Amino acid sequence: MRRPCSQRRAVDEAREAHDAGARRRALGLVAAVLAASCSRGGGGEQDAAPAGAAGRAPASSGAGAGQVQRRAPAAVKELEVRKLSPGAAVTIDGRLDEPAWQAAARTGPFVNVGTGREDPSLPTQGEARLLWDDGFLYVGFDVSDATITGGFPQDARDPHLWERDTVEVMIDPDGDGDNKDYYEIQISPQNLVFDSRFDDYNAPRGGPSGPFGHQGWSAGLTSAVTLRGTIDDGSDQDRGYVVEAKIPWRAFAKAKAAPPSPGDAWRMNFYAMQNNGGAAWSPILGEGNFHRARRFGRVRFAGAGGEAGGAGAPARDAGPAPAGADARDAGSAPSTALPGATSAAGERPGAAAPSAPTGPKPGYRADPPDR
Ligand SMILES: [Ca+2]
Ligand SMILES: [Ca+2]
Ligand SMILES: [Ca+2]
Repeated sequence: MRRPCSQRRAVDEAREAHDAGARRRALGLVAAVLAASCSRGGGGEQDAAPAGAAGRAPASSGAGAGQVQRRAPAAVKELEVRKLSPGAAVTIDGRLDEPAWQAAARTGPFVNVGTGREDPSLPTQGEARLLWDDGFLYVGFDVSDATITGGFPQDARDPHLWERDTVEVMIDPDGDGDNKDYYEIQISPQNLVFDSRFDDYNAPRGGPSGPFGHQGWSAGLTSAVTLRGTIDDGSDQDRGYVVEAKIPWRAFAKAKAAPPSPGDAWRMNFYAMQNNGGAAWSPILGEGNFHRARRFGRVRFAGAGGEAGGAGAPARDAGPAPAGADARDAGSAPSTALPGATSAAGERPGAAAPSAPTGPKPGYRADPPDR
């Protein structure tokens, strides 16, 4: 259902900002987002969650909403991801030093989720690389973070990693971005995993403390992390961490076709997070929280030589699900734990996590928040 641009909605939401500075930033930002939406003919939103003051105002916010509007990147990001060449291999060891990673598709620096622009003031920043083959989706993150935090029990299942530092992968297969049957995967500097499956936007949800989605789902992924710094040690200056993971296609049992074929496009987003906020590949621009699939970028799968790739190529419909696809048991996927690496395969609901840091709502988080 489309809803018209509403200046009143923008003002009402900006009024809710809890201090005058935030209110000014919110007004400017929301007006810019709405103006960009109106300039597309008043559309661009379907079943929109309340737009909010997501993200800090850009450094140039003093120049006024008009200038912000001209630079607002409303289009979702797109990325062509080539298949691993025959004979090429990726070793999941937390180092992106394989030749395949050097040639892999890169998202470029993540941006402020509210403005769509790079924002050096964000406490964490990152970039992701992607590869694929017939068995796996490979994801590599390089995250900048001056204070690496963790503190979860090392045997925790589906800990609430978003309360500290983590990377996040959101995947809505099939390319339509409709939030039906999408997946959330987080991997932390401790190499702990939170993974869950959702039927619809943020649903099901058990309550303020969860569970969040079908947490019993396991991606059956393999991951490794290397640190440029130390976790929970304030005596030194951290630089960040690297996450390397491979996710088996069979985990995506709700996808119409997995693995994809060259030419298929899936919707994905990538985040570097801290305290339930963070930087994103494709910005949300106030259209909801980090789960808003229509704001996820488009990942187009191409062959090793670029077959069926190209920004101008139409995305191929992945087609109907193969018979018996729903019977695939992602939870039983083998989970290979490398030395020093952990991969979630648990079916238990979320384990107790340390309490989240308290304080003012960070300006770089999605609004309404994911949790
Ligand atoms: Ca590696
Ligand atoms: Ca941090
Ligand atoms: Ca899980």
